[in-house]
Amino acid sequence: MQHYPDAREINASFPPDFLWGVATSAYQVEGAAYEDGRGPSIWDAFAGTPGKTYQGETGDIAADHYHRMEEDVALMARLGIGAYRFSISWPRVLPQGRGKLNSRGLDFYERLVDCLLAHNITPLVTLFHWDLPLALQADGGWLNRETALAFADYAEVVARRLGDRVRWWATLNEPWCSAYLGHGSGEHAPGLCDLQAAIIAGHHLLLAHGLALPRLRAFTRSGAQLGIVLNFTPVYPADGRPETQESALQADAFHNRWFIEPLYHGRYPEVLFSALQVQPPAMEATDLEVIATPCDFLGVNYYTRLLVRASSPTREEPISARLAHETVAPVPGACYTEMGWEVYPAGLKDLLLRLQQDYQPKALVVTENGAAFRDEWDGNEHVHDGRRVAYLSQHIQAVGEALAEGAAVRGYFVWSLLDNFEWAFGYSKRFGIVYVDYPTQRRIIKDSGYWYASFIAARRSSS
Ligand code: IFM
Repeated sequence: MQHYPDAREINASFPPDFLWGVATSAYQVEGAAYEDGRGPSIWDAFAGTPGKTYQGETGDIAADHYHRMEEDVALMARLGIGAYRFSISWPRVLPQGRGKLNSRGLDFYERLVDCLLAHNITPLVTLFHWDLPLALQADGGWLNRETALAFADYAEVVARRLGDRVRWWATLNEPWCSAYLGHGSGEHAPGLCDLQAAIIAGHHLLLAHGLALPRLRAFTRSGAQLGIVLNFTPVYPADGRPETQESALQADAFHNRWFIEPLYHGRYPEVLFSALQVQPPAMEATDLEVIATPCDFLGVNYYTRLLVRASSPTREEPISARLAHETVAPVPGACYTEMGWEVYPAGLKDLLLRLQQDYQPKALVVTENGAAFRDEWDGNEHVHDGRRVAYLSQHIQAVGEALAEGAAVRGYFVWSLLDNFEWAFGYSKRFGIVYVDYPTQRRIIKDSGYWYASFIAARRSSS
């Protein structure tokens, strides 16, 4: 391995029970799309539609984690990983989304949980990471309020089987993406391009979360930690003009406050609907109360920030035009990942402190952070991904600083354990700390994987 900043160069202290983890999601890694009774999901349908993903790639095989689960858990154990965040495929458990249970689907997750626990790795289960059962989409998917009720039933089914062993539960991953990318911009399944639909879907996703919480509480062990995972892209104004300040506020409502405000304050941000030029979602009298049911932790996914300045308003997409801003890019002197995202570690510290101050969550967990770079495998045992090592160490430093300044952060999860199916980008973007050679499915630990292992080991020996 080349020389990289070692663990001791990170100048921050973390509590001994801090969770040092890695994350994946079902559709992105599992493969085995047609095995053991799994039903189809909206992502099978979307990725199978020509033109929707890079080179028409799908999650049919992905990183074959379904068949290599034991090997992958052993790999995590070898790296000293303390926690694994994975998602459960709803259509693997309930092929029609509701009704008849496919117990072979649940058996897989039970084996995974047991295997993790046997290796002293804490499981963090996410119940929904975008792979909605296709049968529910036929009835309107997230545009249909009934889907929220079906989700709560599904959550109970899983909790009844795994609730005695799993302590950490997240209901949804990044509902902003399901709502906006899935229904507003059409980049994700189910591929709708209607902002009003995105608002309706977003409301039903939030409702699904709120309805699931008591069902999870009833069937999980005492002390279970229940939460939700949101993605944030902190918005910074690029200049001092009042119109830039105003457009930054609007962009912030759209990117960052759409979901957290109802969850923690029981209301939608005032400017959201006017800025987007849409109607508020139809709702029943108690919806906002249900949505704001207190939970135990807030999962925070952070990759980058947005630097914006005012531009002329227009009703045309893209969304930045509707919100009357333009993004400043490239930022002079900044580094960018393969996704075209600016590397901005200070944004993570600012975000954690802001969330602590504005919403006072009982706990914060950084449930995703990581970077795609163009990794080169030398055909032997090495992938030298120095830029990913730098990215991770700088962001972990930022988490440490936020913690020292009062943010109640309890864990940090690298996205991702493995290279995997990056949604519309197919396999063209690699986020893993472990390289996957897709033709052979061979795993090669990247330098960032070794670095993270040494960082975790150094924490352990100093605590
Ligand atoms: O791969 C995704 C993940 O599924 C959700 N959060 C962002 C990641 C990188 O784009």
